[in-house]
Amino acid sequence: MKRFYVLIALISLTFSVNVWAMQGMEHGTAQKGESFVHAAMVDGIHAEFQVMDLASMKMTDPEGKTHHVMASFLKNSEKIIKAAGKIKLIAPSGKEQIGDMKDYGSGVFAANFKIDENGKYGVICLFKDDTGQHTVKFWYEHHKM
Ligand SMILES: [Cu+2]
Repeated sequence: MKRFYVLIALISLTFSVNVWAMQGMEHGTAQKGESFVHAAMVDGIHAEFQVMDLASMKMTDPEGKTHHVMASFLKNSEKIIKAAGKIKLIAPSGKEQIGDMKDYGSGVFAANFKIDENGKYGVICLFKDDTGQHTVKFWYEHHKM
C-alpha cells in the first residue's frame, strides 16, 4: 500500500512539472510525454526547447536524422516571430552536429539531428532577434528504449 502512495505522489509530481512546462512558466528540464522540454531565461527572453523523436511522430528525415529540436522564444509574453540561429549538438562521444534553425512560422523554429548515442548530449542554441545575439545551453539525456 505504501508503495502505491509513493507511485501516486511521483505521478502527480511529474504531472505538475509537465503543466508548468506547458504553460511556459517554469525554467528547467522536464519530460512531457515522449518529448523532452527545457526552458530558460536569456537576456529577458523566455526560450523553450523540445527534443522530439521523429519516429514517435511518424515522421522521417531524408538524411536519416532521428530527432528534431524545436525552439520558441517569448519576450514580455509575446512570441518572437523573427529570429534566426543555429543549434549545436555535442554527443557523449564528442561528435558535433550543427543545424540551422528553420523557420516554421508563428514563432516555431527547428533543426533536425541524428541522435544515436546513449548518454548526455550538450545542446547549444545561438540565436538572433532584433535586440541582438543570445545563447542558451542545456543537457539532453538520450536513452534508447
Ligand atoms: Cu522564462
